[in-house]
Amino acid sequence: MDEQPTVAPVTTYLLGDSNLDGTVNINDVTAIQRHIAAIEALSQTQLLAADVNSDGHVNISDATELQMFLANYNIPYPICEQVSTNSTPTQPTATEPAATTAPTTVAPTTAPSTYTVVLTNALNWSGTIYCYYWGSNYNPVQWCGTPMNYIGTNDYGQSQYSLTIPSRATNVIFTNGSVQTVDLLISGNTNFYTKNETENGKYKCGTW
Ligand SMILES: [Ca+2]
Ligand SMILES: [Ca+2]
Repeated sequence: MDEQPTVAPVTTYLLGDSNLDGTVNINDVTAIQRHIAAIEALSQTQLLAADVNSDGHVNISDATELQMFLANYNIPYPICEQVSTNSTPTQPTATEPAATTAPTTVAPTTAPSTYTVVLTNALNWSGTIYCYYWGSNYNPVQWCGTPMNYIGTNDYGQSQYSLTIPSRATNVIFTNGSVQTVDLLISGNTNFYTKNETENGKYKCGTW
């Protein structure tokens, strides 16, 4: 007969319920953001619930997926579904900034090879939105860049685009071929929005 392990502590949570209060809502996005900003670290179970895309890390991608889910986009992850797991060491050991140490020590042992950049097209630029990117260690792609993937609109009806780029790219410019942003620095997954503010005819961006 099957012998189950006699001691198998079972953890149950809803995927996305990063504050473990039994519902998935904007507070869970906030909990992830506070975790990323090292304001308030998530517990081990919270980290599992917060790892929306199940890649073993809790980062801005999970917050983005969760925000998109809350905005009724189709997300390829079973957010809100109950997950039961026994706490075996096979579970992802997500990155957690220790509460007492500054986030400067969050150097992952292996740097991620790609970043995801998201642009909220807040100025309603028409046509295809491109992301042009380069780094001191990465030759620029051909102007005007790589077409970004349309991912839907936000609560304000603004279109949003995403693109995965090599992490060796440290600078990006967004453009539709006729107008463009200023040079933007990135050091990880970053969400941008265009601002109605220019410098030498190029639009500035904020991040969210
Ligand atoms: Ca919650
Ligand atoms: Ca994740």
